[in-house]
Amino acid sequence: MGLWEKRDDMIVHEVEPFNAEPPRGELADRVLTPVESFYSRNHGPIPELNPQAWRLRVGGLVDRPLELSLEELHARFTPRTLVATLQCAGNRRAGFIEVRDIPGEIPWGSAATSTAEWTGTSLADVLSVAGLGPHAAHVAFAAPDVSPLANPPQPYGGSITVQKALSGEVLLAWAMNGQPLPAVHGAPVRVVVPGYIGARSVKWVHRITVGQHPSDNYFQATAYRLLLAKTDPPTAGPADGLPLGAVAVNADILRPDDGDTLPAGPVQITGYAFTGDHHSITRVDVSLDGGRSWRPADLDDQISPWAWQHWRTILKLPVGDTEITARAWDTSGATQPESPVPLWNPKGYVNNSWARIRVTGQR
Ligand SMILES: Nc1nc2c(c(=O)[nH]1)N[C@H]1C(S)=C(S)[C@@H](COP(=O)(O)O)O[C@H]1N2
Ligand SMILES: [Mo]
Repeated sequence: MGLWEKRDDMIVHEVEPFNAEPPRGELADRVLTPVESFYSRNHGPIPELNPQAWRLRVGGLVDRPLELSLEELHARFTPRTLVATLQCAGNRRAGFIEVRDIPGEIPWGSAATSTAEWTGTSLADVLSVAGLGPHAAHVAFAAPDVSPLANPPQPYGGSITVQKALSGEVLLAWAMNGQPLPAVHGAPVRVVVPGYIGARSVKWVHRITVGQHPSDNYFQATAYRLLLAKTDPPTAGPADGLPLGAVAVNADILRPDDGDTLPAGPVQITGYAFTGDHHSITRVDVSLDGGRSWRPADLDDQISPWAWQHWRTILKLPVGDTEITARAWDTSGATQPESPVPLWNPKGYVNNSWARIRVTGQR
């Protein structure tokens, strides 16, 4: 095993803070990503918390502020389980970096996306015990991991709207794929916000604050925002650019890998497709001629409204170099844009341009 009980062959972008994704082929074929393959994104040192000493404080615009131990969280609420995909907003940033460099940001490939079965308490259940005040509009989460990447350095946090928080799908999760949540994924308890960028699924959560406005934490107010291409990130202040919430429609190819050499002839192409919030994937198309013609791939059934879907198709690979592209469509009628060029943004978020790999067919 490698660092933090991950596979030995993880692509470790950084050891401290720990940032790693599996080789993309590891994500193929199974809906649930094994914990040892699940990507991990951290902005500071990973806290190893004592579950007995852990408390969750719920305050702000609530009628009854709460302080819950792990035992109380288990005993006072009905446990809920759901399958949800987490996707980092920086997933596929490597494709942006080919367009123009993005200094100081991790060059994530296709695999800052993973899926688990999460078990925990519904945030809506906890908020209903606390009782929301009339001006409650946003629910903020705070964690103890202090990030030196923030300006000024501060503990990690973020927020979601009250509507999302009350939707029932947002979990305070303590288990992942039926196992106790590991430290690297937020033990003893993390938030899971299905359909939203991974940044909102705050790990090691210890405070929930209901307020009138989004969290003023650096990772909500300043980072994880889509800046205009001309903006120089260090000069960007709170509220510049667009805040990110729901995930945009996206797909990528998992197998074969970019750069593979394969026997010419029939070859199976497989990948994932994922879209955010209340949308679902409706179709995935694959092209061997740069998008002049497309053919639909076979899409697996959706096992949860919050989970990715795998897709596959068999194509006839010619001898020589071929580019394979893929794009997904969702129930909003949206599809992926062709090129990362017009999507490029200074922090490198939301590269949902067509999936592209180059492979060589050998006689
Ligand atoms: N406390 C805390 N929560 C956090 C982060 C963090 O650095 N600290 N990273 C966020 C980001 S950007 C992502 S993509 C997900 C990654 O979750 P994972 O490490 O379990 O895959 O956690 C989110 N929650
Ligand atoms: Mo992320």
